[in-house]
Amino acid sequence: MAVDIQAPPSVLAASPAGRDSDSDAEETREWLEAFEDVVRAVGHERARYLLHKLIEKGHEKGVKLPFSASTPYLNTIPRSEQPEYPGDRALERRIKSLIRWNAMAMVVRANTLHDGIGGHISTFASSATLYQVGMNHFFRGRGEGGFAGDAVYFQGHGSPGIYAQAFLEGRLDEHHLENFRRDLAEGGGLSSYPHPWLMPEFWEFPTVSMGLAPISAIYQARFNRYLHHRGIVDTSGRRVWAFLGDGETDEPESLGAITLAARERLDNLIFVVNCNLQRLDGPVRGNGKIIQELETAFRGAGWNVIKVLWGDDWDPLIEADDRGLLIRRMSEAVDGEFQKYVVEDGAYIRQHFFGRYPELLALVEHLSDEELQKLRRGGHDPSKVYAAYRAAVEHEGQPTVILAKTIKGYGLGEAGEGKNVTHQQKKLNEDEMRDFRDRFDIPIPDGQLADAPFYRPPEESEEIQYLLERRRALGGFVPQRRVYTGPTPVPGDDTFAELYAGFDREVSTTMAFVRLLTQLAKHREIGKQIVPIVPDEARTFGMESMFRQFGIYSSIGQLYEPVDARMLLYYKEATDGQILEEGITEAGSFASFTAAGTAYATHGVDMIPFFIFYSMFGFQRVGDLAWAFGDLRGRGFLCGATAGRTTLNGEGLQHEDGHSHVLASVIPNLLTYDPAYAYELAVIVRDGLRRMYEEREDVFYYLTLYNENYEMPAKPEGAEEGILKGLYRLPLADLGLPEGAPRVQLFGSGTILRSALGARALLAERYGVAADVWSATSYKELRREALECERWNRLHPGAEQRVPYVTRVLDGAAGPVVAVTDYLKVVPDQIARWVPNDLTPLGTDGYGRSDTRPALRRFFEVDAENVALAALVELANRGVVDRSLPAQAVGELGIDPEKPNPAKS
Ligand SMILES: Cc1ncc(C[n+]2csc(CCOP(=O)(O)OP(=O)(O)O)c2C)c(N)n1
Ligand SMILES: [Mg+2]
Repeated sequence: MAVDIQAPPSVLAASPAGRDSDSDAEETREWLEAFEDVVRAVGHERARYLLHKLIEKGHEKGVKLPFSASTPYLNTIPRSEQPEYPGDRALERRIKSLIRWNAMAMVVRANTLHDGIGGHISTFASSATLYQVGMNHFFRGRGEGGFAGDAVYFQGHGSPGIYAQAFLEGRLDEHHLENFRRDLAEGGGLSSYPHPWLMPEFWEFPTVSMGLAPISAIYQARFNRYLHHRGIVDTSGRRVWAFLGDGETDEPESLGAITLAARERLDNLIFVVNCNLQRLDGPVRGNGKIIQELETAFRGAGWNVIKVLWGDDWDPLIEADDRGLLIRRMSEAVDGEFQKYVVEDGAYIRQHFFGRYPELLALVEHLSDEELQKLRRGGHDPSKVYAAYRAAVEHEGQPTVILAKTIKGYGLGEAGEGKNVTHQQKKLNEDEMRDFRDRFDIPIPDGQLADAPFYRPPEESEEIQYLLERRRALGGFVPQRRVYTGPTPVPGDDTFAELYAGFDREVSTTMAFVRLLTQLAKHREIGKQIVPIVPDEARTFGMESMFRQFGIYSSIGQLYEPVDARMLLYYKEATDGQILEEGITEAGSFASFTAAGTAYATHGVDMIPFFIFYSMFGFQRVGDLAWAFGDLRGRGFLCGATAGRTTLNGEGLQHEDGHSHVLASVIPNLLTYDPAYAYELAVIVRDGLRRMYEEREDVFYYLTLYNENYEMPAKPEGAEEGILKGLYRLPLADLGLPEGAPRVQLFGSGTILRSALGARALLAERYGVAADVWSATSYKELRREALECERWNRLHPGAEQRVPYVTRVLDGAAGPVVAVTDYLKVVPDQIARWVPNDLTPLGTDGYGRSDTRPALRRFFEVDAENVALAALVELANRGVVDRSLPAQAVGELGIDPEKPNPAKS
């Protein structure tokens, strides 16, 4: 079958060639002239109205109107509407050139001295003007109090340019630049990308994992509104700028939340997409037009879109183009061709771009080939970029995206400008350096070129003085990270008393958690700072009572009467609502968690987020955001509810989480806990608040919460230390076994602690075996502490050796250890090395199933019977009991030895 190959919609939408041909040119002309008269005589408002009416009439008459969310391939702001440029263009160009040079030199030097250290030249080369106009005229600094100004998300691999700016500002010196990408160098280095973890006084937002910046920026802008509406911080003057790559927009996170930004009318948010038409390997849309495609997506989502495509030297050509042929040619050329025009000379451009229509050749007759080659793209023209930024900051009621057309590797010439390999370019030879120097007039003599020296003009030079004055006028340097140092005091006993006391009925840890969260949110002092976040799952977790009590945040309140208005716990939306009910977006919810958990640095206020999600759809789904949160030094509680592979019984393979504790274990500053009892939860949350908000530690928490109801005892005296360190022995009633009875140690976590308790009863009743039962609240904490001891011992072989907590606490505990969990066996295995009498893990390796809890626990071999059997086998292995005992127990306990292995089936 023949395949009809067509141009993609991103080309057709803007291409007159793709529309009906003109059957009556005379009539067309009359209509157009009439329209032009209206524009001229009465203005845009009237012209828009008439068009609107025509379209309405078309629909009424059943005329099928062509749909296009894109506009012609032209600047959105015509020259006639361009504001005056407020700065000293020539001086700004000199400053920008110096920044370009130092950014390039930083990468070249780093790679000359340390081959393979990496870095990027070509990205910043394409975005230098986009940043410079922002730095000189728009980005507002932190101000005197330290917490005002704009939040700017820089494209991560454009970092050399941002360092180069800071170098001219005098914030970084040559030594820093010399150590670009060498965090471990003496005196400190500059991190490869924006990492607050590595440069906590400089970088505010980690952005280099593509897609995280855009979604984070959207929710940051939304959180600014939330803080404002709730009367916590006046954020009315703060904007959020997010710079992203055009290739980056292919990440689902980049565009996935743009409708929220429009719905929330976030006119405090500006995206700037650096449309250099290239990504790492090659063109972003060789066969299409990324700018048109993005325009369609953003306009469709309700954004204000400003295209900055052509520099001012194109203006006279566009204005002289009465027949619309130039627009037509601009619209029909695909991005692959535009990329080609970058690497070819002016004669090629004349022949292939303008030469398509003879009239266009006439249009550029007066320009030399060299002039044609130099026709600038909009993103490299400060006046066009300024006009776009100005329009963006003045625009009301919608977020704005600026689509700026640039050249990747701009200024690198033969060394990579526009080439497919340019993203990876890290070295320039002497000739290439000379060309670069000449192009940007850098005062470096020939003899020094080979060393790629840094250059900063004297402090009193016009350049430095201008740049410093600009930053002073705008409120200080950008980026700059500041932190509020608190403390926010932890609530007293009252808040935790209910969970400490236990419950007189069976409840789940999730129910207990909701009680605690309610207490916290009601608290006189810190209540306002609590931010409950849920992705459309509040009812699953029994949180619906909070809707009415605390309200769901909505920037416009509630425009309707909720269907359950007559009920006590109705669905209440309010402008000062406290709960962030994000809908079904774990990534969006995480971005809100991020904005809240870093408010102490962004806004100078402690906000205390609790993000409660389906544990399976946590780390597995948005692990990269969790990693970035660690880098960001964010604070708050992640709560994986409906946890456990066998506790969430009916939901099956895709829902039952048996591994989030493994995934969470890899984030260095994340503390993870798997509590079994309400009082354990209270102890952990209380200590978390203390560590994060009183002691100001850069840690955050992951808690698993279960939905199985069972007895919740009172907190045993003195249990706190063990709960927090990760293991403590339960004070259980004596079962009356004789002194010398064989003994085992059983560890259990979360609901599965109850399998250990059940096994203890079985062992005592049926086999005369005694057991101590331990609640293992955190294997990660136990391992972390043990590794720390081990490391210290290795580095101090001559000193008295430290004993890990887990080893110490088990000292004197007789018999083998069986550890049972609703997670993978590797979770308890983490501490096996430090357990004195060996550890046998029982866990839920394998894919989940839908069934009842008892059936699942039997299937995964984590029920009381299987724990008892494992204990007997371990006793037999040590010769404490005869092997016939476990052999007989298999049948007695109803265990099928030939059942399939759950890890494989
Ligand atoms: C999630 C993720 N995947 C891959 C990368 C590796 N990477 C770094 S830059 C880049 C290309 C970026 O292209 P674009 O967004 O167009 O930016 P440009 O450099 O062209 O401005 C890639 C793939 C990354 N940083 N993050
Ligand atoms: Mg790109």
